[in-house]
Amino acid sequence: MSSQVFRISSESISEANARALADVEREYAALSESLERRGTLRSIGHDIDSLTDAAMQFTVAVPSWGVGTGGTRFGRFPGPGEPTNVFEKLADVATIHQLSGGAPDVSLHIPWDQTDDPNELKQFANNLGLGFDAMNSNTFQDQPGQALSYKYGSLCHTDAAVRSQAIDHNLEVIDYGKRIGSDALTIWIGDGGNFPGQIHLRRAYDHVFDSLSTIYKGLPASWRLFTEHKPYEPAFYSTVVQDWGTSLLLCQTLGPQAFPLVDLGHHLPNTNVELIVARLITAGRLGGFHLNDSKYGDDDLTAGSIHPYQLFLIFNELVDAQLDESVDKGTHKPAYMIDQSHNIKDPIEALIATVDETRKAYIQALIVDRGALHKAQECNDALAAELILKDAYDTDVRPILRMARHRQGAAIEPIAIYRGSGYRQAKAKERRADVNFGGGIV
Ligand code: PSV
Ligand code: MN
Repeated sequence: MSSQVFRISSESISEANARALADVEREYAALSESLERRGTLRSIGHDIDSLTDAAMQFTVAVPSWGVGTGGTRFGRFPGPGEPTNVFEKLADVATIHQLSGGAPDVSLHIPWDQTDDPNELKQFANNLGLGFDAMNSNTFQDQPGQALSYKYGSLCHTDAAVRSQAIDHNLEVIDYGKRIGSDALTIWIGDGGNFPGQIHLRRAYDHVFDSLSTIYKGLPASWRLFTEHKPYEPAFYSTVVQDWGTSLLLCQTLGPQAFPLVDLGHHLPNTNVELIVARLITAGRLGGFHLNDSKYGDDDLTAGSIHPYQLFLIFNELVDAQLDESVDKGTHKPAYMIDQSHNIKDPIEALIATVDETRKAYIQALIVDRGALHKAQECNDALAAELILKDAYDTDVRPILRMARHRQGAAIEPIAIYRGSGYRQAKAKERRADVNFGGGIV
């Protein structure tokens, strides 16, 4: 375990917050007054402080692989002081949480983050105030010393021995996750074909289903299995779990502990993602999210950087379901995880911004005048309905987010504090510079 010496001091955060507080209080009071005057607070039955409480309670999990500099297939440009092992990744996540107040959990990827002693890792995380969200298995890459290759697939492979190796890996990930306090396994497989005819489309699905059934049997009763779909990459002709329909079919056949996971970037251009979210809620099977954004075929850009309105519309569906008594809250408890890879931005900054962006979309969805929206929908008044949504979306809720961070003891201006803290420079001295380390997705 590496010793991480430098931490941003809580005094420096509270001193900076004290300097910013008068301005924050002024803008917070102005927003409260404006929401009051517009009738928003009355219509949603909240005061501004309860919105702030909601922001404080909303958290997302950070992917361990997101704190390293990522890359493209053309190359990777590592930044100074990036983490070189899972302990250092956790230290970075703790910093993201310290500053943003909204990232207390980590999602690990095995074997990238595997250690010999899960108890030591759990203890290390606990000391940093962190917990663990869903575990991720990896059968989309070959690992050093691995007996059989995944070149032609893993859970779908034509060779039963390869399938069984991939199944065993997932069972080991469950075992590791149990020891560190996780309660979910996310399975994304790269399995599929690059050319028509390469794989038997139905048989490949059957193999995946059979393999998942065996993994499902190894799930502890309190765990959930998330199946993640993706239309293409690395298989460019036919992915086996290509869309939410296949993911839902798998989960419904597997059993009540299986739920489709929606990675926001895993859709063909112009797909209506909020509609998929609504359908999965109707089916009682929305597992959760991998938050990111995408312009063309990427799945790694910062959430809300390209399609902020889509992010808001997704949260609009989630809040609507949360308030709807007919939605079974026993199954509707989406997991919020980030899945981004940062090759241009400093990963810590990008992840702090993502926490903020996600909270923003959530609070904007909370201030939708839902009664008026439902009425407009019932009367088929498309214009009124759209304006109601836009009214919430156009509201600058950042004073609520700043106040939430202040009340949590996080940073009112997290990026400014981070930049002024010398964190990267300190980590560059502490950490072994290793340009070959696969800290991000390459
Ligand atoms: C695949 O593109 C994916 O979205 C899956 O969630 C993986 O686990 C993750 O990215 C990291 O490669
Ligand atoms: Mn993902």
